[in-house]
Amino acid sequence: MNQDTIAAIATAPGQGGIGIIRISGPESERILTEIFEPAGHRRSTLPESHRLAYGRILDGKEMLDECMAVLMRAPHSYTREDVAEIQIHGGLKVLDSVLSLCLRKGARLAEAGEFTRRAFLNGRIDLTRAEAVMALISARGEQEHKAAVRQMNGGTADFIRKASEKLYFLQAGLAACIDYPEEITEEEGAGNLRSGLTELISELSDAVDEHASSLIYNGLRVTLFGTPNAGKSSLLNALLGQEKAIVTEIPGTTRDTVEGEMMIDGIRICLTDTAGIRETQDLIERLGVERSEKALRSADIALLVLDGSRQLSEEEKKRIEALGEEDAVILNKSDLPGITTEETVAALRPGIPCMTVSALNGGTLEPIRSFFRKKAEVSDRLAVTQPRHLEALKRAIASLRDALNTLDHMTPDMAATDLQAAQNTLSEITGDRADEKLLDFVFSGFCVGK
Ligand SMILES: Nc1nc2c(ncn2[C@@H]2O[C@H](COP(=O)(O)OP(=O)(O)OP(=O)(O)O)[C@@H](O)[C@H]2O)c(=O)[nH]1
Ligand SMILES: [Mg+2]
Repeated sequence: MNQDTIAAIATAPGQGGIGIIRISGPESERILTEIFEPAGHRRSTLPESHRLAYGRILDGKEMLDECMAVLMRAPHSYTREDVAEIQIHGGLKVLDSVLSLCLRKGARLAEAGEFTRRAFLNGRIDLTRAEAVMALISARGEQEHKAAVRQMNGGTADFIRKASEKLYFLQAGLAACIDYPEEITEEEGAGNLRSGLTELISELSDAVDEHASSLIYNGLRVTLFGTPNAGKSSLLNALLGQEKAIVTEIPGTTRDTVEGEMMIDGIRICLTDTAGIRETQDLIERLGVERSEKALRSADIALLVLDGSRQLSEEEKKRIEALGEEDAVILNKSDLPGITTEETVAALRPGIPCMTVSALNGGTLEPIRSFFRKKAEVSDRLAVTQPRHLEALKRAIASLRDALNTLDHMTPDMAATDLQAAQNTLSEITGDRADEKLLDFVFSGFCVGK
C-alpha cells in the first residue's frame, strides 16, 4: 500500500456541467471531512462509505462551490485505497481552487495514470486491464472501443494466462525428469515437450495479427495522388461529405497535404489529399510535391486518381505500373465521355483494382467505399491487439522457437532456459512480472486523474 495520498482533477480540462476531483490514499477521509460540509450536518460528520452526499466545499469559512461527494473506503474502491470523489461545477477556476485546497490539506498532485497504477499495484487489476482503461478513454473508432472492452473484461489476460499455464505444464515435466532422473524417465517427463511447444507456438502465432492491430489503433491510411486537376481534392471532399480541400479548375491548386477521416465498419479511414505531382518551377508547389511523396511513403494504400476523360500520359502509365499490391486506380470524371477506361488500366496492370467514379456525383462513389470496407475488415474477437502485447508475444514465440531448436541439437535440460525466458515474457504482458521501468512506460501514456 502507498503511504501518501494523491489528488487530481479527473475530468477533462475546459468548461463542463460537472467536474470531478478524485483523492486516493490514507488521508482521503480526513481531507474530505475537513473541506466538505454535508447539508444539514456539521463539517466533521463522518461520511458513510459509498453514499453520495450533497453539501458545500468550504475553505475555512469561504464557500468554494456546492457539491456532491462520496467516500469509498478501502478495499472497495478503484485503487483499493480509501478514495474520495468530489463532484463540483466543471469550471477551470473552481476545480483549480478545490484541488489546491486538497493539496494544502496534505494530498500530493497525482502523476499521469497514478490512480490506475495503484489499482494495479494493489492487485485489483492486472496490467492489461489497467491499459484497457486508457485504451477505452482514447478510443476513437468502434473497433478500438470494442477491443478495449474485450481487454477490460479480461480477454487478453485470460488468453495469456492460459498459454502460460500450458507452458508451466511443459516446464514442470521437464523439471521433473531433470531433478528426479531415477524416478521419472526423459520420455515420461519431456516426451510431449516438442509437440506441446509446436502447438503452443502455433496458438500464439495465430494471435499475432499486427495488420489488424494497426487497423484498430491507427486506422487505414489512404493517400490520394496523381496528376494535377484529376479531381483528388474533389474526391476527398465528396468522400468526407465536407468541403475540406480547395477545388479549382487551375492545375496545381493543392499545395499542402489535406487530411480527413471517415468511418467504415468501425474502422477509421484516414484520407490524405496531396498536391498533384508534376515538374514545376514554383517553389511552393515543389515543396507540396515533396509532401505528396512523403504522404505516399507512410500510406497503407495509395489511390492513383486519373482523369478518365483524358488520354493517359507516359508518366501516368508508369505510375500505374509502379503501384503496390494494396493500391488501386480511380478513374474520375465518369460524367464526361470516357477516353481512359478500366480496360486501358487492366492492359497496363492486370488485376489492379480500378474504380470508375465521378466526384461530382456522390452516388457513384460506392465502389470506393466497398474497397475500403474490404481493406478494413477486422475480426472483433481478437484477444491480443495492443502493440506492447504483440511485441511481447513475438518475443515469447521467439524464445519457444529457440527451445525447439535447442531440443534438436542438445539435451532437453538445455531448453529449460528458453522456456523460462518465454514464461517471463508472457508475465510481462499481464504484469505478473513488471519492473518500475515497464510500469513507467505503460502509465506515462495515461492522463492525469485516471
Ligand atoms: N466533370 C467533372 N469535373 C470534375 C470531377 N472531379 C473534379 N472535377 C473538376 O476538376 C477540376 C480539378 O479538381 P480538383 O479536385 O481541384 O483536382 P485536384 O486533383 O485536386 O487538382 P490539384 O490540387 O491541382 O492537384 C475542378 O474544376 C473540379 O470541379 C468530376 O468527376 N467530373
Ligand atoms: Mg487538389
